[in-house]
Amino acid sequence: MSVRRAVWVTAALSATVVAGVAMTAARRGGAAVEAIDFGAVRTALVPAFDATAPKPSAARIKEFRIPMTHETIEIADGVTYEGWTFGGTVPGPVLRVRQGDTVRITLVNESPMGHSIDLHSARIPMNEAFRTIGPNEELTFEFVAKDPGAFMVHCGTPPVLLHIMQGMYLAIVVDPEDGWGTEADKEFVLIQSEFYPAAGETEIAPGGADVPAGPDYEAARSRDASYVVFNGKAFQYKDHPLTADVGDRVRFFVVNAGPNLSSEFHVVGAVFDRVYPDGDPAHALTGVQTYGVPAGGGAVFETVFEEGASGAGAYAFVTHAFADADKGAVGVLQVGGVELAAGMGH
Ligand SMILES: [Cu+2]
Repeated sequence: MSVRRAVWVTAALSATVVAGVAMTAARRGGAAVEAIDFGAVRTALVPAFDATAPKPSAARIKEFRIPMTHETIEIADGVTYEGWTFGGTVPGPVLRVRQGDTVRITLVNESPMGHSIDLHSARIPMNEAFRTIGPNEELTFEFVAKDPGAFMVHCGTPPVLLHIMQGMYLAIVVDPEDGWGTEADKEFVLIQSEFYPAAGETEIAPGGADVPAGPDYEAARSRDASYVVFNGKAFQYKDHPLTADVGDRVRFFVVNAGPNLSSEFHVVGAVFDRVYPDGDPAHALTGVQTYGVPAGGGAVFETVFEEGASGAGAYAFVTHAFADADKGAVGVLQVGGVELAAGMGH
């Protein structure tokens, strides 16, 4: 069971706090509710952003409280940045619901400026649900998650380019009503995005403290990214690989937050037996080497690391647009506990 998100959907509890993780599971009027307060539950960032997908919950009502904050984040080793966040991290927390669920969002602005939330999984009038709220304001709305998939969620406050490049995005996974049709042994969420730090602001200040970088808006308008990353930090899964066992079916939920570049998602040494564009199993492709995920889009990728084929070993996952992999969008999946050989490519 994930420490990050333990769920009890059968217990009639009004408030459960376990091991510092605050969340509730309750039955209200017969309907099970899963409630998660992302002011209390923060995704682990050490040794790397926790890419493990949260476990699905059987509750048909999902309540998420999402604070918006301004934080200093680390976008590459030793490179800090003045980020804007959902839930205190970049990317923000992964939301997981099932097709047909009622999703209740409570957005809380704990930052000094206006922000908003735009869920690509919601069919809802944007002028109400996605409107900008000011400092210390809250907004609650709900929608029914009608469409299965891996969706982008982001701040939509103008200029949207700025709010996304600052880090205001997360993924919502909507599991198909009838499941994915396969049993995955491992599920990972990877959000690709770009950073455009202003040059010269990451030096050591005279007082000895790091000065986090701010945004270079013109660089973003020119699509001239300094870093392209998975889950908020360049090369973090090259330094701290994801792991799987021989024989595992691995499902990747890939969301591309952009704000500007496509992700050409590929796993070196593997072929996807299933790719679901937008994450809808009705869109199934088979036998795929590389599949593009547009900025603002998502897809689900599956492959099996089977004995005698893609067995024990190291597998790089990349955007196959290698200018962007070179800027940080490359990681390693280690299968079967094999030590990585020095000089391994990619
Ligand atoms: Cu914002």
